[in-house]
Amino acid sequence: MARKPLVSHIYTADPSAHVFEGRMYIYPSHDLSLEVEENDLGDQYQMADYHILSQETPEGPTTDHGEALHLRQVPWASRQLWAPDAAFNHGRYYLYFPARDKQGIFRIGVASGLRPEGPFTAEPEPIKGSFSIDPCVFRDDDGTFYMYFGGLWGGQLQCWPTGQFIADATTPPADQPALCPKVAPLRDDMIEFARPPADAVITDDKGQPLLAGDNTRRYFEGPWMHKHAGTYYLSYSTGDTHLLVYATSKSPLGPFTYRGQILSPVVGWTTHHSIVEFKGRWFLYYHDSTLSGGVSHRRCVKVQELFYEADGSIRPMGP
Ligand code: FUB
Repeated sequence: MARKPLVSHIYTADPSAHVFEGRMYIYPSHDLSLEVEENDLGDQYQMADYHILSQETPEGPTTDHGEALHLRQVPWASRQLWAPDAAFNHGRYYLYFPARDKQGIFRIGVASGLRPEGPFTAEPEPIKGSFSIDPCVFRDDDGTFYMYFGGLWGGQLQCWPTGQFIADATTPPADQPALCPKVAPLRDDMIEFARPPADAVITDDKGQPLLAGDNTRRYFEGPWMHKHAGTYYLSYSTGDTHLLVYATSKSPLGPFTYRGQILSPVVGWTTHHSIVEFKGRWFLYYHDSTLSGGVSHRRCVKVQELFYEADGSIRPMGP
């Protein structure tokens, strides 16, 4: 399969792929062509709307359905529409997205509509008790939906050590347990958490939590959950080491045991993905910055097939 950008008329990133109505729908961030300086807080990522993409097959052409939601239509948000995800329940499609609120604090919002490609109408307030970035919404076989979320540095996950926002809080020292992604079941109406978010703990193969200094394995951002052969796979970006890696569990709530790398570093600083089954084959949607010649905040979504080994491990791949 040619690893070309799905679309090249706009910059896209952070793809969350789902099969709805027999088609592949991709929910990406829409990167802007701004001339801005890069920093570790991600101020260069100033996205202001979402475009939903779809495909008849992962190898086929991609349709851009146009603007599905704009920042000005989200009453509580001030800037930075980052990595979204989507879900379907009770006849409605839900778009989940992070943005900074009017105080500059990242929260996670919901918008909904009748079509997978939108348009979506935003709820007036973010999800109560939400914080940080990168929501991933997973439907388990029993119909329960779980949201996984969180991102370090500009994603502010480290700013909530006590449950209150502390703007200048730092990540733990290298010899302390790493920060974990958060997980919370969603209420049946899909617009609130059913329980407060908890840690999705990631351990080594001896059951010890990964340490903050273990930055080729510890969680940074961009969680994705999928289930394969009865096992829950939590995959994520290691951020400053630019890897996509995964951990597995027999429970959607963890603890998850680190298993290995999925994708080696791509062109660009960030790496972000989703894993989805389509007609019995599995696909990795991801992004890199090749379309802009390496500018980290002008990215493009790509896809390649993903394979499992007989023991359930994921065959590592290159970009
Ligand atoms: O696109 C903005 C941020 O960059 C996302 O939220 C992160 O996952 C990283 O890809």
